[in-house]
Amino acid sequence: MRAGLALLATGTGLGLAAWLGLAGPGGPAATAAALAPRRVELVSIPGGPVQIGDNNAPGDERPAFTYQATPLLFDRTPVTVRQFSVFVSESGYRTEAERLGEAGVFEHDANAWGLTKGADWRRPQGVGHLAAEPDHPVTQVSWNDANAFCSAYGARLPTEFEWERAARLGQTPDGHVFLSGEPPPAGNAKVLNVWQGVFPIYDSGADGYRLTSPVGSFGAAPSGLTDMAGNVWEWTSSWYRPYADRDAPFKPRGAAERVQRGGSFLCDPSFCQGFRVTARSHSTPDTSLMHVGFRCVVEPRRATTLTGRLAQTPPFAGQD
Ligand SMILES: [Ca+2]
Repeated sequence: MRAGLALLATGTGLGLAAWLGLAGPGGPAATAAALAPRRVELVSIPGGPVQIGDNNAPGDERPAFTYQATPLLFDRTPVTVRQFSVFVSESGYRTEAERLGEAGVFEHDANAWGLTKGADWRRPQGVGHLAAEPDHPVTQVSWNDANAFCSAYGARLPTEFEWERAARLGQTPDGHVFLSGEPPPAGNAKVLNVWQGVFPIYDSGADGYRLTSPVGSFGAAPSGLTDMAGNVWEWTSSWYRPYADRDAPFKPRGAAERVQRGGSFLCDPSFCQGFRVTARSHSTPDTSLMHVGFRCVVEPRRATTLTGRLAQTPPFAGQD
């Protein structure tokens, strides 16, 4: 897939800048003022030391190290199509895929990735395919789109270390964390939305879904978060670079990529096994794909009614 992602590392990079330009001198502040408070629940993820990476995993997940996490509020679920639709209607925002007129789609018939004209967040597979369901994660949003969304609500994207800290509290309702070398979930296990069959030939859909699933379909992890394994990859704010260089100065250049975490409905152990807690994927910030979404985070002291409301009554009830 990474080769495929590299081929899809195209785009104009105009989405965010154009939006800010359209917003006029008031810019983001004017847009934020027009937004109604986001109707989402925020889950408190505690601070503390946590291991990041896995010395038994593929090279870019090594070496493991200890990260000191600070308390953070996470969106309970990935941002949904409904939430993104509200944002678009209130702000007039247009995504990079909409402006470019095409986005990355995995064609099951051809078993390959390609750029499909007309694919965007409303129709992730393009014209002639099903419209995105309101309670599914929004996809076909670039990193720039995701960053613009979170920023407009006074939030931000998590770093990949913050994301992994939260995922290590459990990725499924039974608190399970997927690690390197672990056998995949049984073929009919309904605990996460991944590929079940021989990739890319056949997906039985035994977990109930061959594409995205409604957020929270498999319940919440002990942390209170849902969809921390499978369904869609999630953008993080982190640049993709070796862990050994994580504290070294970094100046992103044209081909620099942002990290995604969590795996997707396309993940199969023979392919990416991206649902593992330490797995990393990456794309350029202007790339839009049908299996990549995002969620926002905010420091507790920065949270406002615009950002969301603090979760009061776990476990997750299945509504956003
Ligand atoms: Ca599936």
